[in-house]
Amino acid sequence: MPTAASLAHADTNNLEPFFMPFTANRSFKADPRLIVGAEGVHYIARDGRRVFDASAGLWCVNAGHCRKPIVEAVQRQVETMDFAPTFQMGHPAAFELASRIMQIAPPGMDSVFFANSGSEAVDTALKIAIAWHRARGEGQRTRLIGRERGYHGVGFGGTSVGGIKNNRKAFGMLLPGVDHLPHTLDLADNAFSRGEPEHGLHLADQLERIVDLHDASTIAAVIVEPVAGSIGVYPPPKGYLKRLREICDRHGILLIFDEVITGFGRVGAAFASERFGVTPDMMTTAKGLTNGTVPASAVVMQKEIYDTFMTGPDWMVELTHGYTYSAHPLAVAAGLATLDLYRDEGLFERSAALSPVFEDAVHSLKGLPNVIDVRNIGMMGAVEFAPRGGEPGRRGYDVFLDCWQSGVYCRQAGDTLAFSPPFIIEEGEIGQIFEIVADAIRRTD
Ligand code: PXG
Repeated sequence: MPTAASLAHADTNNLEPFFMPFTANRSFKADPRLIVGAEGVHYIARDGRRVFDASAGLWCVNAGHCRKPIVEAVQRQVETMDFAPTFQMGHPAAFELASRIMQIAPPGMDSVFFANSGSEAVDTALKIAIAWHRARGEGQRTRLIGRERGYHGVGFGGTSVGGIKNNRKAFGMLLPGVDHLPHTLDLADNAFSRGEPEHGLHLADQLERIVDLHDASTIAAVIVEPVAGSIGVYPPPKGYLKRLREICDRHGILLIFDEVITGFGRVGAAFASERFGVTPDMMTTAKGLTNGTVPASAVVMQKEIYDTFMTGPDWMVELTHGYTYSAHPLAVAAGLATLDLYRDEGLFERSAALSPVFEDAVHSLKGLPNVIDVRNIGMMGAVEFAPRGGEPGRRGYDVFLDCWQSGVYCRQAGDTLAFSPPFIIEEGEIGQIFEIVADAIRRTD
């Protein structure tokens, strides 16, 4: 079996052929940051350094890296049955995983559709929303409402309801019939808030304006991240999600929570919907579902949505949608082992217990040079810097590079750095991470 040391010598003389995703390819290839191993809360860099993984990979490795029960479950599965179709066929573990997800989802969310990525889960949920209204005789409800600065993956549906302008501008017209709520970042009133900010409930009322403009009868669904993640951790203003729920209910609009990041313990509960006490009609999940070990995602929905499709001749396919790899056996094995680990080690509770420690640590960055905001909720945190004149994003990038050199891997979004460590992290390690980050900020002009 290859070791981290042997992989360090893998031939990487030619980095050109890999067109890297969401990467500054030329800068990376000029000075690559190669990782060759992972263990617990650390990555092992190609030069042998142990680097804190302060972002759980890409917000997915909630239980820490290379956890034995998950690794062994995947190994067992690949030897037993490598692939099995789930179109007109099924394998038992897929049904078991759906039940297990249902058990930790909010009451009533009793139906699960599997896909392979957050992007696919989002496009699945949007398609189900439109098809559901149609199945109920409201085929004119096709409009989708997202939010500015929202991130819902990179499919055409997700890009369309997404609201990060740099992710949209290169790709033409996108889907028609999409509108966006305003984003909820308000530095003037809410800078350095701990947890949910006080101001901004009125931003949910903007949904009434959008509904009025288009007429409720044309709108299928509203999709938001309960906590905006990719843009740099925007916790919802107090009461905001509840208000969205009320407005959707009033107008017969489906509410979709994109819990790709917030699901599976990230905000100190199984799902953000539980933490904030607001139940959506559908939620999209991925990442933590398998601890990032094997790609997998799931749309979890109210049983009533599933039931609506169960009409017509019973030998006919009810929903013409799905992926070759929906409920792939390796993903399902990883998912079951991951959910066992979360339960057996009490990792959602641990996330909740660590959150105040993490909050204090992130907020210790307040007062450092160029820091204009610090935000956090659960085990998600971010620090935002004033942009350097004429070069937005550059200061964030420079601090990110310094952190990596100094022993912390984290995520950069423009002039914001985001932190989301695995829940197995120790309190002392959280302190170490933010000392390293603070030094990097001090060194960066
Ligand atoms: N929805 C949300 C809320 C996400 O955060 C997706 C959908 C898409 O998932 P896939 O699996 O298709 O990538 C995401 C993904 C980052 C970062 O550091 C965030 C994501 C992916 C990669 C990096 O901000 N979020």
